[in-house]
Amino acid sequence: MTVSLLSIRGIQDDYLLSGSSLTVTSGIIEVLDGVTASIDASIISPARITKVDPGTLHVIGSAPDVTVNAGTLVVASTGTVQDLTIGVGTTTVLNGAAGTAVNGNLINNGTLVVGGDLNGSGALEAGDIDLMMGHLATSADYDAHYDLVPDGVVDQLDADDLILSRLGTRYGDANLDGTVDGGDFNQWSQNRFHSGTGWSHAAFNGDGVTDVRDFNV
Ligand SMILES: [Ca+2]
Ligand SMILES: [Ca+2]
Ligand SMILES: [Ca+2]
Repeated sequence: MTVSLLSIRGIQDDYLLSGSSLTVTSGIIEVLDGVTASIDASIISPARITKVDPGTLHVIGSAPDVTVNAGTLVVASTGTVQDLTIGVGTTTVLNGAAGTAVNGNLINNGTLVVGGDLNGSGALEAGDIDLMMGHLATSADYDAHYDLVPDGVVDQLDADDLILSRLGTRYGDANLDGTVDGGDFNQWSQNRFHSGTGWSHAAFNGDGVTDVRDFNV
């Protein structure tokens, strides 16, 4: 499909453009405030694509050179961008491996979030798991930062992706050393029946309480 300009607006929250490649000849994609749009096939443009308006654009396939002038761009774990320019006041989330999501040059004058680093610390750790679990437990609003397995919903698959794939460990590994053993049991033992606890305190299921349900994982 070839269009001169793609404008995604309306009262619904989510749009998914799926199927064949999309050619945007003027190179502008507008996604209005409050709207999340996902393009699951490749975007092709003879011009640099410019993302405008405050909504969220989620690229699941490949994209040419992209400039983010407003809002949020999410490059899914399956997505790639040629050159990427992140403008002042905008946010880009790279949910794939940072070294492979951008094929060419990356210029960042805004905020760059690497997939899974949900607390923005620059590393993946227990605090990121706690945010993911908290989001799963409490939030009804879609937030692309958490959609690590890019399917437009945040669910257990995304938590599993963070814990099993990105952190390379298992439920039960409180100290994130890659094995579930006596050190993790000690965390459970010291924190059992405490509330307000997180992953590093052996509260693995995100309910904020270290109890027998966590022992059983
Ligand atoms: Ca982090
Ligand atoms: Ca997901
Ligand atoms: Ca461990």
